[in-house]
Parts: sequence; structure tokens; C-alpha cells
Amino acid sequence: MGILNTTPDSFSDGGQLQRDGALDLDSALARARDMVAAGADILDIGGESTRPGAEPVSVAEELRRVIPLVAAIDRELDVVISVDTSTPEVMHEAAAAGAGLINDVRALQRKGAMEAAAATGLPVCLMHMRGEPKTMQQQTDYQSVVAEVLDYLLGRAGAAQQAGISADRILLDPGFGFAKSLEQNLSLVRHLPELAKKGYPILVGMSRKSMLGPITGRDVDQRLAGSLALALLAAQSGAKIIRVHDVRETVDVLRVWSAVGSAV
Ligand code: 7PJ
Repeated sequence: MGILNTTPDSFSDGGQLQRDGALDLDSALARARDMVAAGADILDIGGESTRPGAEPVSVAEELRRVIPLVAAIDRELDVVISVDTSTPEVMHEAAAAGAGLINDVRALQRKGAMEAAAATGLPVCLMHMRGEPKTMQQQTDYQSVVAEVLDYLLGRAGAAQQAGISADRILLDPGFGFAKSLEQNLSLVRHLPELAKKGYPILVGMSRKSMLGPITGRDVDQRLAGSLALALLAAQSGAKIIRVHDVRETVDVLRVWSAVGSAV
């Protein structure tokens, strides 16, 4: 899954696709084309920055950022389009414009989101987070982060099924970096195989994230090697979808891993 940010303030690549204060559709489409050519099966389009400390965005602004790009990619490229959103209106409009997956870092907890997602008939990715991005890094006290994340995700999966989203349309994500300390993120990586055995496909996003800062001593634009290490560990642990900025390099790593795994 390749990341396509339409936000001016994303932590790792924000603003690169902007011109005159708005998303430049041609640049965004060019990036989408590149990621598909590099081997991405899914593109994740987000119109709200959820990095720690990020400010909320209005519904109108999120729609303006996301929907034209979903429609343009759907017209041109053969790829599954995921929308990274918690907003019911965006879910509805994105589905109509050709989206194939709803990726919600708030696990459909925003008012009306569960109903909106169910009405689209699309698969959903439910991610673990606490609170809101603006303050989430103040909420990292867990008795056991692994058990609590697992409980939360299975609870949300149950709620989704009650709302009419069938189990085979549900993916889970532990939410690396969302209300978690470095140690807690590492613990979740270590215990990914347990999560992967719960019967739902696992999606993970660790690309360039801050957990790599203290480990490698690298700034955000120098975290490719660390991100590739985490992608490989996640795949080996049973994750089915790896959400990344660097598609070409990650696809190489996964192809090598896959070749070794299928060799007799
Ligand atoms: C994630 C996400 C993640 C899922 C972001 C960033 C911050 N969606 N959206 N999982 N992270 N499912 O790209 O670093 O980890 S936004």
C-alpha cells in the first residue's frame, strides 16, 4: 500500500503535492502512477494529517482534497484505492468516486462513521488509537499494550459486524505511533504474530515513523533502511498489507522474502 498524502502538513512528505495552497492534481496523479508502476497494489489517499499534534481539518476541506484525486485515479489506474478518513461524508463520496477500501485510524468511532462505512459495502481497516492526534502522545499508560490493543481491535471488529460489515470485509491495524511510546511500539512489533492469528488480515504502517528516530538516530527523510527492516519483520509476522512511502524499495524486499519463502 503506497501512501499518497494530500495534506500540506504531513510529517514525512507534506506539501510536496501542493501548488498555490491547494493539492496539485497533476503532481498527485504522477505520484500515483509511479507508485503503481513500482508495484503498489493499493494507494492510500489521506486528506487529514494525523501525525502527533496535528490540527483537525474541516469536512469541506477534506472532501476537496480527497475526492477529485480518488476519481482521477479510478479513471486512469488499475489499483485499489483506499481512503484514509474518519469522516462519514468522505467515506460516502469516496465510495461513489471509486474507492475500494476505507482506512479509519479512529476505527469508525466518529459519529455516523460506522453507518456510513457499512452503507458503502466496502472493506474497512480498523486501527487502534487513543484520543485524538493532537494529544494522543499524552495517553500512553497501558497495563499491557498488546492485550489492550488486541481487546480494542476485536471489540471494534465485533461492533462493525453488528453494524452489518461482514467479517471478511474487516482488516485490523495496531496503529504504530498512535498513542504509543517507543517501547510499546516495539512490543507490538514483537507480538504481531499473535494479532495475525485472530482471523482478520493485518495492515501495518511503520514507514518513516518516529519510532525509528531514537533507534537509528536518523531524521524522517533518512529512515528508508529502518522502514524496510520493519516492513520485512511485519511481513514475516503475518501482516498482509504494508503501508509505505517507499513502494519500489519495499516491493523489492517483499519479493526477495517471498522468493525465499516459496523456494523448496
Ligand atoms: C497509519 C494510517 C497507520 C493505518 C497513518 C503516517 C501517519 N493508517 N494512517 N495505519 N498512519 N491504517 O503515515 O505516519 O499506521 S498517518
